[in-house]
Amino acid sequence: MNMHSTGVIDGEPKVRHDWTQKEAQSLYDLPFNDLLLRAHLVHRAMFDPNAIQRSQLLSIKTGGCPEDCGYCSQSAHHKTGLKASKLAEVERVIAEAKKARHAGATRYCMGAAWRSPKERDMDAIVAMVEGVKALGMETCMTLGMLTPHDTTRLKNAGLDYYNHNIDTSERHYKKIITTRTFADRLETLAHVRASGIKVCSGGIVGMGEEKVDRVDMLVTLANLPEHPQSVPVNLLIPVKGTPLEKEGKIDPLEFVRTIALARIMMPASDVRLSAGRTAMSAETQALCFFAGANSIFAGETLLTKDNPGEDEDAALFGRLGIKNAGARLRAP
Ligand code: SAM
Ligand code: DTB
Ligand code: SF4
Repeated sequence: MNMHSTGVIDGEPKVRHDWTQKEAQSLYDLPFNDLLLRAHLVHRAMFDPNAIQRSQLLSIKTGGCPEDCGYCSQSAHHKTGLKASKLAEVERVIAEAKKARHAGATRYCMGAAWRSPKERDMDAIVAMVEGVKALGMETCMTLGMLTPHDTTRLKNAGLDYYNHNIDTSERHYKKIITTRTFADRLETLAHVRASGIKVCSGGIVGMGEEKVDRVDMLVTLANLPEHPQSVPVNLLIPVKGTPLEKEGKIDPLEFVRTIALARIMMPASDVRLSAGRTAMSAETQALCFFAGANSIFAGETLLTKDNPGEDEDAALFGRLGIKNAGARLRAP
């Protein structure tokens, strides 16, 4: 992509997989207005800047997770007071998905607090994917680590996306999670990619990381063999009883810079302004949309934590002149 002095983009932004840490860092460190203009021009060249896609989450198996992710309300290692539940009934999941479709969500994301799915659960998981897909919605699952056998089953069931976040930089990862490695995460992503399921992978901002960690996380994602088709950027929701309960206080403009860099480095991907919107001002969210976020989670609950409800989002969209996006404008 060339940018003329008029700010007009000459041709489509290039999808690159050879980003260096240095050039990514120098983009991140640009004067705020320069960074935002660049990101917005990329955004405009690839998407309708006034349309936001909405995904809805459902926790299909809550709590009691054997992993020790320092941010998570669902880890059995932390005392968060969350009640653990069994895997949800297939019929209930489909009924909830129907409600979400009615409220305008186009993608249904089902999450389980597992290190990895057990063979005995796979029939129900497959039935959930098939049932939600039959409603005409895109399907997404996040179930922890997968083997090639699991990804083949999910692909055959019609799963569109698999969410598996790298969460932060490789350097910072060890300080947040000890029960699995950054390399484990990349391995599951490789299995998902190989199966033809679209990848949803991003991370969390505000976990006590440094700027360089936010940049490195995006360099890792952008230099994967294919860009994740969906990149969720979460603001840490500090959860009482977790090691990160005192974190999450980050300059909102640093969060906006992270969104902008994701947009520039992965121009064709959906960039989702994900967890943490209840703690964000309307102005910060508006800047995120200008910087290239083209998707949000809708509804009053994420997996276990609060999210602005439909009314609040409708009011925000009204103030910004934003409409709900249906299908994507372009495939990455
Ligand atoms: N167990 C699966 C896994 O970890 O892959 C799926 C569920 S997990 C809750 C999905 C993602 O939610 C995590 O990778 C993390 O990025 C995000 N997340 C979890 N707790 C969060 C919090 N308190 N604040 C922000 N994001 C969070
Ligand atoms: C993602 O990146 N964010 C979503 C989804 N993928 C699964 C989850 C956010 C969870 C926020 C904390 C909670 O609700 O427990
Ligand atoms: Fe378990 Fe996922 Fe929470 Fe980690 S983020 S503790 S793997 S539910």
